[in-house]
Amino acid sequence: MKNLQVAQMFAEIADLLDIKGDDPFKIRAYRRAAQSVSVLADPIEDYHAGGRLGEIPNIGKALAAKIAEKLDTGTCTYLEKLRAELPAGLLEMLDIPGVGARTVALLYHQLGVKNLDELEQAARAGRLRNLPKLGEKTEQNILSGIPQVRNRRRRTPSWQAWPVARDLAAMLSQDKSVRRVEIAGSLRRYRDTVGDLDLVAVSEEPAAVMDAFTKLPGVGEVLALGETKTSVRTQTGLQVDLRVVRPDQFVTALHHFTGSAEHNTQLRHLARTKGIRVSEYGLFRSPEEGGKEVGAEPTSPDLAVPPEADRLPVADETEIYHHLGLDYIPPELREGSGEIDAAARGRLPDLLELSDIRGDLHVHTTASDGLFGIEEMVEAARSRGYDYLAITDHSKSLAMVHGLDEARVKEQAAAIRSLNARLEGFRVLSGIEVDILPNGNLDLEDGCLADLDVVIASIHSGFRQSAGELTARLVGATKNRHVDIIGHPTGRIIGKRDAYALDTEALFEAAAKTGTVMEINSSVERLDLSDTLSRRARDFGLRFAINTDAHDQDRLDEMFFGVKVARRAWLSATDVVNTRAAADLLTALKG
Ligand code: DGT
Ligand code: CA
Ligand code: CA
Ligand code: ZN
Repeated sequence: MKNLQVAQMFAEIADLLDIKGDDPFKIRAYRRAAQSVSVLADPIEDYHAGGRLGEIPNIGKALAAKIAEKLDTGTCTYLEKLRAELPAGLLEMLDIPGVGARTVALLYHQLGVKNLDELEQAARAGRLRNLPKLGEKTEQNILSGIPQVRNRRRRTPSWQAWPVARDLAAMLSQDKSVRRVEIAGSLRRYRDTVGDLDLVAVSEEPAAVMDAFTKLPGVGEVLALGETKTSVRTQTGLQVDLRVVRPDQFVTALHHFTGSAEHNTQLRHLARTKGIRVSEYGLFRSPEEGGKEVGAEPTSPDLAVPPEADRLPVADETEIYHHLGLDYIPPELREGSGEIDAAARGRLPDLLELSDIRGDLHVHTTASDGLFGIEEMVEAARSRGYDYLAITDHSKSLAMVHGLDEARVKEQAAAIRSLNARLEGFRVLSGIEVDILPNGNLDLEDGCLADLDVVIASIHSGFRQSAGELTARLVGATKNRHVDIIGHPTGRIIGKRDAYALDTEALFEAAAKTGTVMEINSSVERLDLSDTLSRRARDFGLRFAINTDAHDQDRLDEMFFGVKVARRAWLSATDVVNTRAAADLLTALKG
C-alpha cells in the first residue's frame, strides 16, 4: 500500500510551490489531495488498477496522472522537476518559528542560503538584518529558532500522526491473520502531541501479524520484535508500538494501552480495594486483595496472570468501569486528574459534543487572507448544519493580508445585512478579528466595533514583548466593552512556536470580570487555548467560543479537534457560547 508515499509526495509539492510563490489555489489543491489520500482506507494501488483514481476526493485528472506515474514508475517527474529547481534544505527552514515560505524564498534568492547550517552562519555573520522586511530582530529570532528545530521532533503534533496511524491500522487490518486493529495511546485520548503511536491488534496468530507489520510500506527500522509487542520506526521517524492480543483480551488491552499511565495506576488502586485486579489481560476477581486475608503472592501482582476461572466478563470499556462502580470515563478524560473520583460520585461533566456546535465565530474571507468569499463560506457552514457564521477578517494593521480599515468594515457589514435579507434559516454575523497593537491599542475605532455582532481581539505581532507587556495588552482588550472574544490567546503554534510569555491567571481573572469569552482556536496547528489552560480558565467561570479560524471551506471541519480540546478540558455545551441559538448567543456576547 503506497498511500503514505503518495500523500507525502503531494505535501512536498505543496511546500515547494509555496516557496516558489506559486498560485495559492494550486498549493491548496495539493494539500487537499495529500489529505484525501492519507485518509483512504483502501490501497491506492486498487484505485489505480480499477481506473478509479478520479473517485478519490480532491483528485482530478492532472493529480490522478501524477499518482499513476508514481505507482507505475516509482517517481513523479513534476516533483523531480521542482526538487531540481530548489535545494532540499529549504524545506527544513520552514520549521523555524516565524519563518514562512516567503522568508525562505527571500533568504534563498538574496543570500543563496540553502539549509539550516548555512542560515545559521549567515545570521551569525549579521547578513540577514539588511534584507528587506527582515532586520536585526528577525535575525535574532532565526538564530534562536534554529536550535529549536534541531531539538524538536521529540513529540509529533497529533494532526500529523493521525493519518499515519489510520494508514497503518488500515493496512494491517487487511492481513488475513488480523481480526481487528484499533488506535490506542495518547492519540486515542486526543492529546495535541504524541510521543509515539500505539496500536492494538486482535489475532490468534501473533507471529504472522508481527511479520506483516514490519513489512508494511512506510515502515523503516524495526526497533524491537517480540511475541506480543513490536516497535518500529516509520520512514518519517515516528515510533509505532503494536501489541497483539487474543480476542478475549481485546477490551482490557485496548483500555490498558489507551492509558494514560496515571489513569491506569489510579484505576488499579481503586480496583484493589474492591477485590478486583485490572491488567491488560483482563479483569479478575482477586479476593485476597480485597479482603483482610492478604495471602503471600509468589510473583508481582502485575506480572502473574490469574486463573481463567476468576475472569470477569467485559464486553466493552463501559463494563470495565461499571465493575469498579464507576461511570464510563471517555478516553479524553483519562489523564489521572480527578476523573476517577468524579466518576465514582456520578459527577463527570456532560461533555460537549460536535453536534452541539451551532456555528463558527471566526472565519476569514477574500476580503483579507481567506480563499473564498462570504457566500461561499456561508454555503460551507450551512452544509455542516450550522445556524450561523461570523465573518471575522483581519484589521488594517495587517497590511500584508489586506486587513480591513473602518470604511471596509462598514462596507462588509452592509453587504452582510443585505445577504441576511436574502437568506432563510441562517444568519451571517458581521464581525472582525481586530488586532491588538504592540502598544496595547485596538486597531479599529470603538465606533466601528460597536456596530458589529462579533468582535474578536487577537495578537499577531510583537510576540516577543515581556510577559508584563503581553499580559497588559490582552487584559486591556478584555476591558474594551466591544470586545467579545480573545482570539488564540497564547499564540502557540504546535511544534513550531511556544505560547508567548503570558500571565494567563491575570488574563483569566480580567476576562472573568468583564465576561470576555476565551477562544479555543481549533485550527490544528494552534489548538489555543490548550486543553490544560482551558480547564484552568473554566475554574475562573469563563465561557468559551470554539472556532476554526478557517481561511477556506474545508478547514471548517477542524471544529472536530477544537471540540476534542474542550472535552479534554471537561467542558459541557453550557460552557460554550456557540452552542446557543443565534439570538441567545448575541445576548451572551453583549451581556
Ligand atoms: P505518549 O506516547 O508519550 O504520547 O503517551 P502514551 O499515553 O501513548 O504513552 P505510551 O505510548 O508510553 O504508552 C501507551 C499506554 O500504555 C499508556 O497510556 C498506558 C500504558 N502504559 C505504558 N506504560 C505503562 C506503565 O508503566 N504503567 C501503566 N500503568 N501503564 C502503562
Ligand atoms: Ca504513545
Ligand atoms: Ca508507546
Ligand atoms: Zn488570528
